[in-house]
Amino acid sequence: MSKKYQNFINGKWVDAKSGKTFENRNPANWDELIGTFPKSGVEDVNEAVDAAKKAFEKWRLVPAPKRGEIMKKVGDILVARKEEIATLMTREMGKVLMETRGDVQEGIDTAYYASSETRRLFGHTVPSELPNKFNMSIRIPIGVAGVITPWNFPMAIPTWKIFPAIVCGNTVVFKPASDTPATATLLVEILAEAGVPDGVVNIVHGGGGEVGMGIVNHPDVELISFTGGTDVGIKISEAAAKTLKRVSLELGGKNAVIIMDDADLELALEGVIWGAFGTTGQRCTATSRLLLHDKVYDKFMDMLVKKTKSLKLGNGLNPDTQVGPCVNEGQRKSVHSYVEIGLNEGARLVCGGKFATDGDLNKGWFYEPTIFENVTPNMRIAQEEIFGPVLSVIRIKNLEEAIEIVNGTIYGLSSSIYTKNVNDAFVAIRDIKAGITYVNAPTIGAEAHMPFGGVKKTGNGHREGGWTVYDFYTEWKTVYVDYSGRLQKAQIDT
Ligand code: UN1
Repeated sequence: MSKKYQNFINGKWVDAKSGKTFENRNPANWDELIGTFPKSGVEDVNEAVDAAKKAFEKWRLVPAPKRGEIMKKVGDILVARKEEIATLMTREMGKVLMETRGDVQEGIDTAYYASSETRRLFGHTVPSELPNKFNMSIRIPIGVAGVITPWNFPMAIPTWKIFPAIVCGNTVVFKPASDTPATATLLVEILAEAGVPDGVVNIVHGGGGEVGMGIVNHPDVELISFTGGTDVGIKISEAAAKTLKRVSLELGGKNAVIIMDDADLELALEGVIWGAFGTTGQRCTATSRLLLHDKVYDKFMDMLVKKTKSLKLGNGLNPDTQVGPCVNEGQRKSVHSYVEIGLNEGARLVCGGKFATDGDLNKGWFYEPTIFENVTPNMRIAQEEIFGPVLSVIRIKNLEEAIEIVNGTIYGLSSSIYTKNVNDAFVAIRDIKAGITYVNAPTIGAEAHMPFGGVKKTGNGHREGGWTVYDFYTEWKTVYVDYSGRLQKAQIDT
């Protein structure tokens, strides 16, 4: 079942120039090799950027609705191949089939949205201050976009970036995470099959240091869109400043759910389990803090721990699996090191806290769903992004205290409150510092046609998704047409 994969540059499948390769294995079963991939270097990046730069000169002139027709086809192919893609994705990164289907669906939604948006790339027409003069502003494509994506949403996140980039008339050099190169390759195959011309989307596999930074440093790349860790985001931002690139960063989160004393506890339970342990906690939007009201604390903790202990771990292709593995060995180690940090800080481990190795699990990077209580807001397990199945529970007395704790980290991506009190809900919407606030729903589950992103150290002010991402991928041109037949001087002729 294993396959030899290649880069896609200027419409051709090619090996890395060095001939080097790397392996990609199933995190639920190390024995299963998904494939080997080119371990590319700067010379491969240069070739891809050259191709993208050349292709840009033609692609920018294709009418946007024509680009939209190709995008519609991309959506149709994704629909037809949804099951195949989801299965490959589960094999290469471990999350359960229901979730990988959702991941592909997010790509489908993004494709159809992007397609329709090509007939709606609005500018503004406004009155001129002078007679017989016409003022308008139009969106223009920018050039080569470098797209660097994580492994936790191997289809959805690349589509959030690549689709708006190309329908706006830009071209792309795509470096997917080295844990999920197979799904990324399928996406590029589909783009080519749908009719995206040669050079418009290029994929270069390999490590972040060589390929990722090679793209960021390249003087002919105008845009960088990156989703990943905050440390890397800062590095990218610094390096990109040297060539004055436009950079969009989606970084870490430390998302909290507040459960008030009037909450529907059954509903909240489902939401917390899904938010904390869905995707094995490996989402930037994952629920990693639970702020639980004193009055319902004992009751809810009983329900939560019982449910968490019942979760079934395993290979995500098995229909009864609820939680897949961590994506790789390093990630599992990092999760475990946070458990040790939590114990040393004096938090109480309620369940989990160790590698899961029973039976078939002993060939994968499984970690038991873990809950800490007696967590105080400044502990590291309540402050730092863990990116694994670990939930820190903090006891709260009222909404004011809860909001202060929610806001007391460097991040601000997603947040949630469970309450039946409409006043409390609106205070939370107003006062929580985050890019996303859910009421009576978990911190995960963003929809493709809405702005996605966070405040504070979660990003640098851009949004993906919805209409907002089109601002990132276009530049404004202001146009004045003077049809008076004489020199008119703005600000001077009065
Ligand atoms: C991410 O966590 O990296 O909101 C993206 C969600 C998904 C996207 C998450 N639709 O959970």
